[in-house]
Amino acid sequence: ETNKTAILVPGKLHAHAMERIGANFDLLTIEKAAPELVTEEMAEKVRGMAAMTVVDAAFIDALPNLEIIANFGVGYDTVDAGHASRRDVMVTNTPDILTEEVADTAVGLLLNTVREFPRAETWLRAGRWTREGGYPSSRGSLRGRTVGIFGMGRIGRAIAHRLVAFGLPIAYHNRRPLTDVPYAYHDTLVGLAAAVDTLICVAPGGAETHHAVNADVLKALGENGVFINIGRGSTVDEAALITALEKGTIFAAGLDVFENEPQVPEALIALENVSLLPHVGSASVVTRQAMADLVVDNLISWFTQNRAITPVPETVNVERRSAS
Ligand code: 8YV
Repeated sequence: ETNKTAILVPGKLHAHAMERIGANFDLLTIEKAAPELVTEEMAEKVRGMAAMTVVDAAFIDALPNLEIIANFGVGYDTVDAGHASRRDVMVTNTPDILTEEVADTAVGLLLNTVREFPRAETWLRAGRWTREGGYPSSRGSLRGRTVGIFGMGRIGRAIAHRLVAFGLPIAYHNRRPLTDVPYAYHDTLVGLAAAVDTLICVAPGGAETHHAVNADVLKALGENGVFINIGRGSTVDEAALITALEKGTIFAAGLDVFENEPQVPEALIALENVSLLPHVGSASVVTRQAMADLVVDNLISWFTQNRAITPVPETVNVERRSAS
């Protein structure tokens, strides 16, 4: 189908997205987003990309006729959106449709961490309830806690909303204070950590937040401190976190994201005061399907209506150059 718009998918992508791209476009695939895998023919005809992988400046430059990169995921730290913007390439992500799902995950992970539910279930499954009696009472509890949210965006607000219903006071740190939330603002992360005993990281990844949660922040969180991360692993100094958990600088941690996924340090796995998930924040069938649809709908809207549905802020003002 030579007159269909060519869309390149580097690496793996959700099957439903692949199916719909195939039905609406000329679908081209390569194993990974590496410039040396781009053929001359691809460089000439590719107008759009859908990706769930790292898309750096060199890869963008290997595709001179690229107009749009549709990222699978609300977080787009893997895409060089600044470079894309300078090259006049639209970048879209998948906000809103996963907000409540990820907030649910955050609360589940928080409960698992403080109440040790995964360990309690393992106790039952191993037959220890009948042999040894009930699982020991959890040392931690959500009762009496004060929660700090690092990153009061869409997902941060949805988590706060849930935890207000749990009866917990909320505070937050963000680049700027927000005028439309009732929670206490702290202009530094270390200040927020000192004011709370439960810190939930929802901040986006990227250079701005790299290792923002460091040894000082964990020390400020304190020995009763619980740290939850459903944002990006890069936001945390993982080595400092492991040390803090080993030494009792903080009480416990619940992590859905890691610095070098899918690698999770053995030292973290060896710890009893952590609850670990393999980056499943948005991973229900229904939500992943909605994400796949939004990726493809952005491409369809771009090439038929000349506008993206969910452009990222870096490229929000880019309008489609009239295709010739
Ligand atoms: C995805 C996510 O697992 O939306 C995000 O930012 O982290 C998850 O929903 C991820 O983007 C897929 O690589």
